[in-house]
Amino acid sequence: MTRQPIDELLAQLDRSLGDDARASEVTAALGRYAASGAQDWRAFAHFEADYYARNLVRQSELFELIVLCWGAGQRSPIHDHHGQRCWMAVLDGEVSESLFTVRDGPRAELSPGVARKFSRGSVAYIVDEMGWHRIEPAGGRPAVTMHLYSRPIRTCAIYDEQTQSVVTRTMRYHSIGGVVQTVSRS
Ligand code: 2CO
Ligand code: FE2
Repeated sequence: MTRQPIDELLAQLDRSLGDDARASEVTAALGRYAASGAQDWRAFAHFEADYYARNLVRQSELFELIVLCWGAGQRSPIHDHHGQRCWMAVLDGEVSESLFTVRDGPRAELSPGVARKFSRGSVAYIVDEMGWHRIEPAGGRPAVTMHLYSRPIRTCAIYDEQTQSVVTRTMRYHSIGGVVQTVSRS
């Protein structure tokens, strides 16, 4: 079978993401892929009816590559990235990122930071030192993004708006390798 663009991307990520991950190479590779018009990500792009869907493309010890599908109005909680590096490339549509500072305590304190929009081909980057964020599709339309975590993350901290406290969230995949999982909840 011929190598698809996403296979080239994965090979580049294998080369770039050692323990001293070359962040600029990773950003460039994701940006090239997202702007190229490659369509092979669509095999992984499964939406869910009531929550944004996390679809695993591939996981290794060093990284996980995920395609996230955002229905209109489906937004993430305000969350961190468990001490890992997070890249986000926009494959389709447009997304907003809102940054926050969260100070944990009996009643957590939330301070809003800047908000930015990213369109197809853009790549965003965040680590916990830069803050927490919320991602949502913009313009009332669905969006698809590709996320790279190095290393993989199984849990993250979220700011629960109802209780105004920080809680741990365990993350799940809606699909793995393009195959939708029967029991699924992000
Ligand atoms: N970090 C969120 C998640 O993996 C998506 S927001 O962009 O990093 O579900
Ligand atoms: Fe995130």
